[in-house]
Amino acid sequence: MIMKGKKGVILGIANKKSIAYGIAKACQEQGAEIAITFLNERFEKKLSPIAEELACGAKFYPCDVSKAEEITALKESLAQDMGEIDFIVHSIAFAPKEGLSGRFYDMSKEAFDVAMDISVYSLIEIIRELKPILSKNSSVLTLSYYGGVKYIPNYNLMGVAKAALEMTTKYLAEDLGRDGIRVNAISAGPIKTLASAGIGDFSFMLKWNAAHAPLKSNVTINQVGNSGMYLLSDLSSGVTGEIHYVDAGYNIMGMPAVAFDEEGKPCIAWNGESK
Ligand code: 0WD
Repeated sequence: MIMKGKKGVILGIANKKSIAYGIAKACQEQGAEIAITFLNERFEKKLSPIAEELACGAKFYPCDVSKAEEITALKESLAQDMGEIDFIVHSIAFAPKEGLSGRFYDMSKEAFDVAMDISVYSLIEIIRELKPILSKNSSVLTLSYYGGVKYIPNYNLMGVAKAALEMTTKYLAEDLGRDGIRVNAISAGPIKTLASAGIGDFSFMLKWNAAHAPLKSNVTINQVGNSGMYLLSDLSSGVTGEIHYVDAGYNIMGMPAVAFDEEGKPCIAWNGESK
């Protein structure tokens, strides 16, 4: 039981397809005591069976990260119900639809600000607010995507937010290392979830990744969950500021393996087989 004796809060479960749910399951299976949050009343109802399954008991709190008072209330509830905690999972991102397709330059400042606020600044705010109840040997995990490092079609505004999130992870890691707090990110391969459904042509992205990743598959929330559990556990006590890829190896590819169709036009080489 790798997480026995560890207590933590997981933000960003929308349903059983959420990456945060995969991380929560992995932590629970290894003995962690978990609290989860819900975005609003609509999610409260849907998430209540999940909170039960994860044995959260009453440790099931509202937290819309765009509302500072809800983060403060979360700290107070956690302090009262759990005392000190050992880990935080920040699995939250949002960008208005106009930022996830079409021409990149053609987006409003309002969309940009909302995406940066919810997807990036919230990590800083949550850590700052919860710091008084974080144990001296704690770990924070956030979720990123390769679109923050390289251009990915339609990822647009979220790519800029992920670039900022990855650097935020590194600056936080340096700043909080002296307090015994580690901060890492997982850069996950594409997975079909509620959030990813908002990205234009997402199903093509899934096919492309599976075709070109060394492991010839897409990753699952269980795989991301297990890697996340490692980064939250003492097994990774020497690791901080890391952007850990869990993407079936896609990010190492400098040149995709492309096959050619009957007319000699390039097409995707499924399962690495060339025609
Ligand atoms: O392919 C993917 N699915 C990948 C996702 C690949 C790599 C990274 N990620 C990232 C996402 O960008 C995000 O940071 O993983 C994180 C989790 O995303 P997910 O598991 O794919 O998506 P989902 O199940 O929808 O959970 C994200 C949740 C929200 O769901 P909706 O669908 O309502 O946007 O983030 C939460 C909400 O539950 N969320 C908020 N929570 C608190 N306050 C807020 C908010 N203001 N906004 C969204």
